[in-house]
Amino acid sequence: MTIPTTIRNRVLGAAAPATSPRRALAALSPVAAMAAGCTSGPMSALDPAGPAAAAVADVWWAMFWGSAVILLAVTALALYAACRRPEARMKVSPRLLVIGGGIVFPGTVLVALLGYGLHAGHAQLPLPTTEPVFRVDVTANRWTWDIVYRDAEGGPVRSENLLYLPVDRPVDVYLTTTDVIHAFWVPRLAGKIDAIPGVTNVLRLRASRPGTFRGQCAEFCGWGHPDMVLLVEAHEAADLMQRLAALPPAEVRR
Ligand SMILES: [Cu+2]
Repeated sequence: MTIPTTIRNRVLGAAAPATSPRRALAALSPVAAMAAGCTSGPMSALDPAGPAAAAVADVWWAMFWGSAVILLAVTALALYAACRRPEARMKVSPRLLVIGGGIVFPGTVLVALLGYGLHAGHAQLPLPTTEPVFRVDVTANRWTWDIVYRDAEGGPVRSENLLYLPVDRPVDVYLTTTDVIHAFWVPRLAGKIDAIPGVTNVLRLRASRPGTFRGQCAEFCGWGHPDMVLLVEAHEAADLMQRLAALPPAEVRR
């Protein structure tokens, strides 16, 4: 079938050959910009600043590249089936296709992914360690984060919506809530964990370098949910002690 010239020009463009390098680069630039936007920024899980977040990012990249390979393979098979005459195609038994392609292959991929995901999740568990663990008690309530540092020199102190952490030391976040379900999420430092009324969940994270990181409540909790932002500052030990010394005293609640 011949495509009318006017329609062809509208779709492919008539001014320059569709395959010129400049046109190809121009077409790719939004993709490159999107990719750059996804892998950097204050809340990019693909720009990890600690081992727990790095484990999450590794799972994401494994899924991305794995799904890209599978998509290419399936597309190639579909094109093969569509373009080859039926009598010229490979003879494969339908039973083999259903069992192999519908059960064995996806089952293998999902089990491998589950194992990999569980292994990556270990980085965020409060497992016994020989390193001194820095503990913070975080209570979510609509729509603030109330933080208590029970191990501060001179007694417990508190801050609100600003979490101070030591650099390169395990930190256990003891998380609960006084009202509805919230979720604690600082993408550059760790995965997400729910704050549930009457329950204390513990998340281990670690900041590998000093800096300021942004967190956000990741569970809809009412009209103030978008503003339930948390800033996290990671400091060297001496700086951290100075910051904590400037905070008001707190009562330990649990
Ligand atoms: Cu929320």
